[in-house]
Amino acid sequence: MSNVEIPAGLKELLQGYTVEVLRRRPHNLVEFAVQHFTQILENHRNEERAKKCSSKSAKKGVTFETNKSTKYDEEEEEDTVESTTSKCNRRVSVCAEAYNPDDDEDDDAEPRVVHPKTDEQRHRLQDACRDILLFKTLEQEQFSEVLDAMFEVLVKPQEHIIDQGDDGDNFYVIEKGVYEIFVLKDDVNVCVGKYDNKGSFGELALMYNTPRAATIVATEEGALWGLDRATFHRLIVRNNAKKRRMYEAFIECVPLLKSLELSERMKIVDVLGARAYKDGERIITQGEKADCFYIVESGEVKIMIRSKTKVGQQNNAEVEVARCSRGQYFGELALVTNKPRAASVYAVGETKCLVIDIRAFERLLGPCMDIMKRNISQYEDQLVALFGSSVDLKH
Ligand code: 1OR
Ligand code: 1OR
Repeated sequence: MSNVEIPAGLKELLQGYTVEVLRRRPHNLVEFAVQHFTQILENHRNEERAKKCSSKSAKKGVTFETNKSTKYDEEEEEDTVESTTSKCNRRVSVCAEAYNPDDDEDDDAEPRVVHPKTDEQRHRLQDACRDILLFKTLEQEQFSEVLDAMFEVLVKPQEHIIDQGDDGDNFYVIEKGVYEIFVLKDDVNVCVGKYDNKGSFGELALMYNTPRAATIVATEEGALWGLDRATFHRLIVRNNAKKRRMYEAFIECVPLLKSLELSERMKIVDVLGARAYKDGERIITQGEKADCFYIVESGEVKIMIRSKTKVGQQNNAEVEVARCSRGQYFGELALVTNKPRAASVYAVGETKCLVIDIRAFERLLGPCMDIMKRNISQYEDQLVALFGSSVDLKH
């Protein structure tokens, strides 16, 4: 061993890892090592990219907000130009504000935004945020910071919360009210959907540093909770970098998503939430209104159908018609047909699912629609075989 040369940097790498282990005391040393060294690798790549980015900016004569990036942002960087449409003091989009996964120094340097709230306000806020998918993968501490930073916004009928083309200032969670979504098509504002007393909007411009992609108008009096851009960036965008690392490999293996580009798959990861279910827990209830799409991350689910009963008869028992395991999806049928859920879905054992909300489903899964429709026509064949004509998937 006396002649073995120790590669430059090895000692520092191992020391760095040891210090982090002692500081953070992870349960799983191997998993922590993977994360730690992946992070170092990513930081190196980011530095390289940052150099490229700043030399590009010098060439184009634009000012870059930040020069930190990951590989997924390259596309947007290329496309982003200085905006000429910014209003008043709103910020101007110049370059894709990139992910800055674990830059602790930056994090500490930024002041925490706190909007004091009464207990009653905090309760309402917590209720409104309970099902917000973007918050579902946050650590408890980050989630509390988000809640601290949110501020109440009361809205009047016909008020424009967001105008397409503007720069993004806040992200909004709906407490109450109906909000219509308009998108410009051939110079005409077309209503493409609405939020009905729940959900959230305004994440895209903040995540990708793009102009607002739609106009959001309140149709009645309502209440929203806003989250400022800087806090959104520091907590949600930062968490997305972690999500991308966590789910990249898994999402690559989901057969349904194979036809998408990598950047499209990563956009799905950015907006998905993760939910864990106990054995036997009901995930979807037949007949209910649908607002989510699911991919099984681990464990298994069973699909149960209760056939229609004739008037005066007892409820028919549920019959198991299918199972889905890791990588398979469910909950698409009601979103595609715009009908109530055609079946109930239960966890078999401890199960984790990735959840995508209906708007993101419509926005991002269009290219997978043919595959889903083909599979839906197979459900219909099975349905007739199992129940004759007593169940109608399309209601
Ligand atoms: P934002 O920051 O771009 C407008 O500001 C928000 O409207 C946007 O984030 C989303 O949160 C929300 N396409 C783009 N944005 C949408 C859409 C949408 N729906 C809601 N938002 N489409 C409609 C999908 C049903 C696609 C239209 C072609
Ligand atoms: P959803 O949104 O209607 C229930 O919510 C989900 O169960 C449904 O979407 C599908 O994703 C999933 N018939 C109806 N729904 C099914 C079926 C199914 N299988 C899975 N789902 N059949 C089984 C076909 C193998 C036909 C029933 C006989």
